[in-house]
Amino acid sequence: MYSLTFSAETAAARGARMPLVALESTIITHGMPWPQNLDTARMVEEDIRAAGAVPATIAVMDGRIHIGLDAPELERLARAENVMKLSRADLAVCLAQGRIGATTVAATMICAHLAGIPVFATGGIGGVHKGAESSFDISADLQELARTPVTVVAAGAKAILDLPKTLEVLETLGVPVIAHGQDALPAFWSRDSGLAAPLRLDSARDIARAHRMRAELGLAGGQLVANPIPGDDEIPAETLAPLIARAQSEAEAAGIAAKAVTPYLLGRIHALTEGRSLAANIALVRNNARLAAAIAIALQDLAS
Ligand code: PSU
Repeated sequence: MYSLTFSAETAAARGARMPLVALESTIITHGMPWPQNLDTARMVEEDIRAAGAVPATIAVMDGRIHIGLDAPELERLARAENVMKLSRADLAVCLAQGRIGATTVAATMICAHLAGIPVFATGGIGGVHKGAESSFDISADLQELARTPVTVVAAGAKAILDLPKTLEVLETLGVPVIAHGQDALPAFWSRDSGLAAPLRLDSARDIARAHRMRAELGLAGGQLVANPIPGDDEIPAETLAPLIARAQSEAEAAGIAAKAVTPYLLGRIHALTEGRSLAANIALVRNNARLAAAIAIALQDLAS
C-alpha cells in the first residue's frame, strides 16, 4: 500500500484547514542548476507563506510520496544525483523500488489530487515539442491536465515547444487554457507568444469559481492558468528565438531524446543567455506561486 507522508507544516495546515499549494520537484532536480535550485525552492515556498497559504513541495523519497519537504529533505533532493524524472508512467515503479524521484507536472498533479490539494504552481508545463510530427514527442503533462482535477498555474508552455500545436492538443483534450489578466497566451520567458489564449480570467476568485464549476459539472481534468511573467523580468521572444533554435539543433546533433530534451534545452539556453533565462525562470515561478496562493485562498472561501 502506498502512503502519503505529510511534513509537520503540511500536516498542521490540513488540521487547521489552511489552503495548501502544491509545488513540483522536477524543476529543482532537472530544471535548474545547484545552488539556484535550492534557493528558488525556498523562495517559492516563502512567497506562498507570505501570501497566506501553505506550500507542499511534492517528491518521492525512500518509497514514499512526500507532501511537503522539511529543510533537510529539500536540500537532499536539490543536491541529489540520478534522481528519476517521474511522470504518470514511472511513479509506481519509483515507489515500488524505494527510489528517489522528482515529480513533473503530470506526477505532481496525481500526488496533489491524492492529498486533496486542488492548486499547483510551476514554471511551464511540458507540451508538443518542435518536430513532434516525426519524433512523436508530446509531454504526458497534457494528458494529465485532461484527467486530473487540479488547477495548474504556469507561465504558459515553455517557449522551446511548438506552441500552436500544444494549444491544439489541449483543445482536443478539453483542457481550459486561461490567460490571467491578458488576451495573449504567455510564452514562459516572454509575456506574449503572439497567439491568443482561448480563455481569459482576471482574478483569482474567477479562476477558483471556474475550478468549482468544472467539478459541479462532473467534468474530468484540471485547468491550465497561463500567468504572464512580470514585465521587468521578461526576455523578448525575438531575442530568445535564435538562441532556442541553436539549442535545438545542438540537441539534435547530440542525439538528445525523450525525457532528456527539456532539461538539456533549459541548460543550453541558460548558458547562451549568460544566466538571464534562469533569472527570468526564477521570477516567473515566484509570480505563479503568488497567484496559486490567491487561488487556493479563494477556493477555500468558496467552500466555507
Ligand atoms: N517548469 C520549469 N522548469 C521545469 C519544469 C517546469 O520552470 O523544468 C518541468 C516540469 O516538471 C514539467 C517538465 O513537467 O519540465 C516537462 O518535461 P517534458 O517536456 O519532458 O515533459
